[in-house]
Amino acid sequence: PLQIDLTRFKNLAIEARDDGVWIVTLNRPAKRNALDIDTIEELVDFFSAAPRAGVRAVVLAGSGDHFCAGLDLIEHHDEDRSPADFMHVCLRWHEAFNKMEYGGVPIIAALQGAVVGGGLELASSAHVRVMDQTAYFALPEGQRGLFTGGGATIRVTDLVGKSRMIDMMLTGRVYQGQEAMDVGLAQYAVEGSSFDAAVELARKAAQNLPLSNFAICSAVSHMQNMSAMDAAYAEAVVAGVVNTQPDARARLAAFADKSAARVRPNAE
Ligand code: 1HE
Repeated sequence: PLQIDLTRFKNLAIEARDDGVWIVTLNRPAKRNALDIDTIEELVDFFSAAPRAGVRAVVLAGSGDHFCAGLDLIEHHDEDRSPADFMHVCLRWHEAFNKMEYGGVPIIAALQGAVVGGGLELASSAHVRVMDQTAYFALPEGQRGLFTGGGATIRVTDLVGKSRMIDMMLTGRVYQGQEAMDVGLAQYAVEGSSFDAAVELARKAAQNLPLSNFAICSAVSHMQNMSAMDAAYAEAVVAGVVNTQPDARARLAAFADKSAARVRPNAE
């Protein structure tokens, strides 16, 4: 596998654990983990390499009280960018976030505090979102004289639907708690630490065969962009490859000889 040189990361803190789970933490808490261009480049680097580096699952976290405050507004102000400059900035964001969504490595986002603007765009590029009781979600772009540029029109709209997305941008509406769960911004809400819960989920995902996870964490997204006919065809092709992988045979044998766990309802 590809070696990831951890010394080149400054704005991300990256830790590889024994079970194949990697912890990727936005590490500028004094700036509420605002996304400057260097952070985006580090995300591009890491998530470009991860699928070939034996990374089995990622927990994406933010250090401090907030997951991420979105676009680095100070950098954006200081750079006084031209339209073309900012278009290219946004294209780097898309590079990073598409690598995440389509890369085939499961990414579990552990959310606390502000998950706003580009921070919500980042979180919505993960495959699973876990929120704690402090997490809140908003798109303040409207009030700042801005527009989303990191994929919210696609990914946040997919999560909450078009009308809620437009409302969030127009009015700055903040979603938190059960309401945030109900509209689909997160799949898990926990009383304690969202980080601990995310690690637990990442561990579970990491026990799947990598090729299964690759399909789950890339094919579903690609298929959403296809016609139903083409998606069904692509699904058959992907299943042809995944469902006949040699490593699956042992798991199928374990089911047949009754040593494999059965699917049961959750305990009361
Ligand atoms: C920042 C940023 C930032 C904080 N860029 N520096 N995003 C927003 O509109 C969110 C803007 N941020 C906030 O509303 C608040 O900072 C928070 C709710 C996230 C946190 O509040 P708080 O009271 O804990 O912190 P603070 O005092 O506001 O900020 C602490 C420091 O972080 C301060 O820096 P300091 O050097 O003066 O100490 C802030 O300047 C800095 N900071 N947020 C830069 N966002 C591809 S298009 C995407 C479009 C967008 O994402 S629009 C951005 C939306």
